[in-house]
Amino acid sequence: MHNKVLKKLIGISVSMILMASCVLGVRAEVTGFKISGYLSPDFVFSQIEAPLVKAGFKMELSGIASKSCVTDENGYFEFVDVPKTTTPGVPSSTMPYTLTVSRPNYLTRTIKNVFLSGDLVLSTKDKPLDIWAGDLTVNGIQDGAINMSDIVELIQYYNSAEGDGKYNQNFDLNRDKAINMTDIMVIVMHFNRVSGDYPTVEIKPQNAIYCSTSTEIQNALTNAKPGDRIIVRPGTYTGKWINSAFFYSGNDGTPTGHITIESEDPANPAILQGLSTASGYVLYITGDYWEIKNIKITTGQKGIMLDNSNYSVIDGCEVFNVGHEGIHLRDGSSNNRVENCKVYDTGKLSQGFGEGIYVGSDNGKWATFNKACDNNIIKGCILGPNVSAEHVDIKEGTVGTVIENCTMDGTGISGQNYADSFIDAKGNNAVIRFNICYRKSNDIIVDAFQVHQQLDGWGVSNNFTGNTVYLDLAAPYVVNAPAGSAKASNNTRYPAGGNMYKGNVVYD
Ligand SMILES: [Ca+2]
Ligand SMILES: [Ca+2]
Ligand SMILES: [Ca+2]
Ligand SMILES: [Ca+2]
Repeated sequence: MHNKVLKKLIGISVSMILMASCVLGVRAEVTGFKISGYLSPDFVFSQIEAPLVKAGFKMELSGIASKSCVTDENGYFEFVDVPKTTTPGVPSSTMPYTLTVSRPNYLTRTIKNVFLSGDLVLSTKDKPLDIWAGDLTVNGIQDGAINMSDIVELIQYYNSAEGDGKYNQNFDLNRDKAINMTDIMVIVMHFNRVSGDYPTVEIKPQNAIYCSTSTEIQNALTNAKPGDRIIVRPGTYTGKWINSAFFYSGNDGTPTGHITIESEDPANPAILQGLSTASGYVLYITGDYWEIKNIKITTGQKGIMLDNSNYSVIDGCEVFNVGHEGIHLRDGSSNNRVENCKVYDTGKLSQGFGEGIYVGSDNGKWATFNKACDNNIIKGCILGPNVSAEHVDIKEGTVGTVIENCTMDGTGISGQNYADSFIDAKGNNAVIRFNICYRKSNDIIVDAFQVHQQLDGWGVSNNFTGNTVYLDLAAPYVVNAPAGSAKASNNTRYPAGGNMYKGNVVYD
């Protein structure tokens, strides 16, 4: 190669590198994440021509922030300090970004639904984003299609070379210093394509760990770090025994970096299971800031157990066919939410211990488990049928449990171990509101809700409001508080006119 040409190339490369530094749009103060990747046309070009071919594509990001940059001579682009969008699939998510790639004489490419929850690598050097040449600038306009008008335009410069009066570098698509059949062939490669024909780029969630075996799931749980998203592919996974459980993690998330385990496809949720209803927790978490989402849990002695887990969320899970309780918040597990879950077919090993959801511990276990499981919210859950003990058992020693907007089917409540109500409130300051309960002619159920005082100072100030209970008969009470204390208001029972409140219940 001539020295002159080499010098020129180096000069161009340097200016391209300078151009590649990204231009910041609005909100310069925002710190965020990096979006990076590589871009390359798919026609054949030599190493010499590569910097000219790959550099200079304009990359524009629009959404909650706007930024732009250009590719460097390697086709590399990078946006920095991009504010994150929220989680894919979450209705409250903010607007995703749209990335537009353009350059004169290339078909503009638009990449939609760019969600950002961490640094995002859109494409690699080995697998760059494709960009199609051939939508030529005709009279200053690109028409969004690679078609005959582009060929007609190119023909005007056909059979020219650098140095000719006729040569126009803009139409030398492969930058080989001649406009000839190879450039026509570049256009022909994607003839009749329009911008919408580019393949969709699926933006994978960042920090995602995809699992398709039970070993991969357990490894991901064992190694989970703040911000990790353990995404389980559709399938049924039988765990191996670890720490009294089939699947276990003791790792902590953080307030800004929750650890999530979720089904890849909520419409076809992954099933985590144990070996039998005789022993083991199917999923056992002892860390803080977890999110367990859209997973089916079955065939263990207990379904989901949280010990000393705070600020965690169990959302959209289905727990069934377990020996004892379905979901248990235990040993100092506070400020958690259980929402949109279904729990049914519990107590297969022992009916009296087959609660749907269990908050805290019996005072006989307080030496082993921290009793303070406080401020937990159980919301929008569907409990029953065939929950053999209480649908929710709020134990003494707990404070501030909220049970709201749940639906309970009393079929199968067994009467074993005094389980003869939908809910037992044995802690303090629980709020039980806006629930709908169906007794389903189960004569075992004698009260919708009971308040018990297992120890002095507990079972007090529980509030029942806005619930609707279908009790079949006049005899069952809505709230029965033989000890402790309760307030009740705006509860509706069917059939109307039957028993409402009994014992220490203050009502309007
Ligand atoms: Ca065109
Ligand atoms: Ca050429
Ligand atoms: Ca119970
Ligand atoms: Ca009872």
